[in-house]
Amino acid sequence: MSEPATPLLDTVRTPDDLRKLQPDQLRQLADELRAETIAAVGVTGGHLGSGLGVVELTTAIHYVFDTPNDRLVWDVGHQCYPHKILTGRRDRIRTLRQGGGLSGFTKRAESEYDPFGAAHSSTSISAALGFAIANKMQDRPGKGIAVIGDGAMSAGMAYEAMNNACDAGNRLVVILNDNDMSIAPPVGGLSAYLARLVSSREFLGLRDLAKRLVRKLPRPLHNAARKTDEFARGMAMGGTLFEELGFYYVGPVDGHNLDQLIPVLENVRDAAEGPCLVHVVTQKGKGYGPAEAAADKYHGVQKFDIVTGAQAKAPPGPPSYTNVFAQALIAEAQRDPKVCAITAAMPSGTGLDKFEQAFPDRIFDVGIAEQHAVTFAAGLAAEGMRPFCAIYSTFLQRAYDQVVHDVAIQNLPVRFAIDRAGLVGADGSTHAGSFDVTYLATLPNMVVMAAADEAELVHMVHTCAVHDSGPIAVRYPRGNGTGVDMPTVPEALEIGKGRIVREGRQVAILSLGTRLEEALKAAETLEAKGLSTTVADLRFAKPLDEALIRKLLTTHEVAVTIEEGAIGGLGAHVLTLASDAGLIDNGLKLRTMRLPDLFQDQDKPEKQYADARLDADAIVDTVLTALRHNSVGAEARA
Ligand SMILES: Cc1ncc(C[n+]2csc(CCOP(=O)(O)OP(=O)(O)O)c2C)c(N)n1
Repeated sequence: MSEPATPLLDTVRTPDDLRKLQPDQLRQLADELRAETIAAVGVTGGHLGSGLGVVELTTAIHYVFDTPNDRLVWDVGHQCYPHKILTGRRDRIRTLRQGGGLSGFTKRAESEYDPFGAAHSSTSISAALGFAIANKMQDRPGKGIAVIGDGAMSAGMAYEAMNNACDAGNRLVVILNDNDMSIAPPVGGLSAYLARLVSSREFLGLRDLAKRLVRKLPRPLHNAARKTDEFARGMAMGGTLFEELGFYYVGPVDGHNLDQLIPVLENVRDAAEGPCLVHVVTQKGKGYGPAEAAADKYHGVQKFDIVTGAQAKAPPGPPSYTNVFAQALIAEAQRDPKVCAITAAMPSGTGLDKFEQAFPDRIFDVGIAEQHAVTFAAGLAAEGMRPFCAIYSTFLQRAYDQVVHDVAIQNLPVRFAIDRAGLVGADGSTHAGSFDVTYLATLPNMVVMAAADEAELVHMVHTCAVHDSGPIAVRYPRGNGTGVDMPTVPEALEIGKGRIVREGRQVAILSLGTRLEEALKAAETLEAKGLSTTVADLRFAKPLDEALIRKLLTTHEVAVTIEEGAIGGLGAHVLTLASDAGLIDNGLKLRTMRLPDLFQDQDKPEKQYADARLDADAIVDTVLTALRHNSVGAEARA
C-alpha cells in the first residue's frame, strides 16, 4: 500500500514555501487551508465566514506578491485566519482569541506579515497608501496592497484614501472583496452599485484581461490627454466610480477561481502605472455548508461541531444587556412615535434587528459610517425626532468630532446607546470600550449614565427617551445581566442623582456601572473585617451627584471610586470636585479604581477584570492599603 501523500499545507510554513509550488498545486493547498481554518475555528470560535471567503484570495496574493516586502493590509482583519496559517502561525492557530494566544485580527507585534494592525474597518487603503508612498520616497521596492470588503467600502475613509491615491502610481493595489455581505446584508447605494457592476459584466476571462492590459495602465486623472482616453474607455466599457477616482478598475473576477485570480493579480503586479482596483467577487462562508446556508454566513461563531456546524450554546442565564436595551427601546417606541433608531452596520450586535421587526420604518442602518450616523441623528433631533444612536463604545470613537461639533455644541437631544462599554474578552483591546466616559463626560451639555444592572438599563433608556433638553448617553457592557427583577414600568431618573445601595460609616465605595456587584461583594468582606461600608451607585458620570459625593466624602474615612473605564472618567471628575471643594484637605483617603493605563490583551473576562484590578478582591485591597498608608504615615510622623 502506498503512503498517503503529505498534505501540501504541511510543507508551507511561510509564503516563500508557497511560492515554490506549481500553479496546479494551489487548488489542493487552498482546500487544505480551508479545512484547517474550519478545524481551528471549531475549537476556538471567532470569525469564520469572512476567512472562508478569502481562502483562494489569500493563497493567490501570497503566491503572486512579494510579501512581506509588499505590504499586505487586511481591512478589519477579521478575515485573516487563513493568512495567519500561511504566514508562520499555523502552530498557534488554535490559540486564536485566547489569553496569551493569537489575536483574532492582524497585529504588528505578531508577525512581519501583519504590517498594519486593524479591527475597526475601512482603514486599509489609507495605510496601504502610506506604505506605498513611504517606500517610493525611500527608493525601496514594495507595494501597498489593501484588501477591503464591500461592507468596509461604505465608510467615508475609504474614499478619502482613494481620492488621495494617485501619487502612489502602481505601488498601490486595492482588492475589493465583494461578497455582498457586511455582518448583515449590506445597505445603501454603493452596495446596489457594486451589484450592478457585477451583474452587468462577464467575469473577467483571460482573453478579455489580456486585451485590456495590452494598453498600459493609464496615468492618473490629472493628465489631460489620458483623461480623453479614460473618457473613451469609460464609454466603451462603462466607466466605474473607481475609474473616476483615478484607479484602473479590473474586474469583476471570480475570487474562488485560482486560474483566473492568479493571472489577473500577476498582471496587476506587473502593470506599469496606475493605482489598480481589482474587483473580486467571493462568497462569504464558501466551502462550508453550514456557513453558506446561514443567514449571517457564520460571520462570528462560538466553538462548533465541524460535522454538523452546531455552535456551543451559552448556558441559560439572565438576558444580555443588548437584549434588554432592544426590548426597552421597543417599549419606548410603542409609547412615542418620535422614537427612532440608528445603527452603523450592526443591527444584530446592537439588538436593533429586533427593533426593526417591530418598527421597520423607524430604524436606519447607515452601513459602516459612524460619523454619518451621529450627524444624521443630530439632524433628526434638530427636527424634533427622538433618535437613539446605538453604537459600540469603541466604534463611537470614530465619530468624536461629530459628537462634539454636531451634537454637543448645538445641544441637540441625540440619545447615545453605548454597548460593549468596558472590557470585551476575546475581541481584545481594539474592541474594548475603555474611553467613552472619558471622552463624553468632558463635554459641556452632555449627560452620561452607566447602568449598574439590567433593571437600571431599562430606567436609563426611558430617561434618555424623555430627555429633550440636550444630548444624553447610557453605557452598558457586553454580556449578560445580573438576573435582578425587571421593572414593569420604567422610571425617569432624576438627572445627576445617584443612589445609596448599602449604608455604612467608615468606607464608601462610589461605583459607576456594573462593577457595583463587585463593590457589594467587597463591602461584605470589609464588613467581616470590621469595616462598616457604604456602597453608592452614582448612575451619572455627568452631571455628578455633588450633594451625594460631598456627603460621602465628608462622613467616611476612606472613599474609593470604581468604574470600568480609562483614567479621566468618574474618578478624575470626583477627584476634581473633591479637590476644588477642599474635601481632601482634612485627611480623607480618596482612591480611584479604573482600567490600567495600557491596551489590555484579549482574555477570559474574569481574568481581564482581575488583571485590571477591578474585582472585589482588588477593592478590598485598595481600601486596606489606604488604611495602612494612614497608619504607616502616622508611624512615620510619630
Ligand atoms: C468602524 C467599524 N464599525 C463597525 C465594525 C464592525 N464590523 C466588523 S466586520 C463588519 C462587516 C464588514 O463587512 P465587509 O467589509 O464586507 O467584510 P466581510 O465580513 O463581508 O468579509 C462590521 C460592520 C468595525 N469593525 N469597524
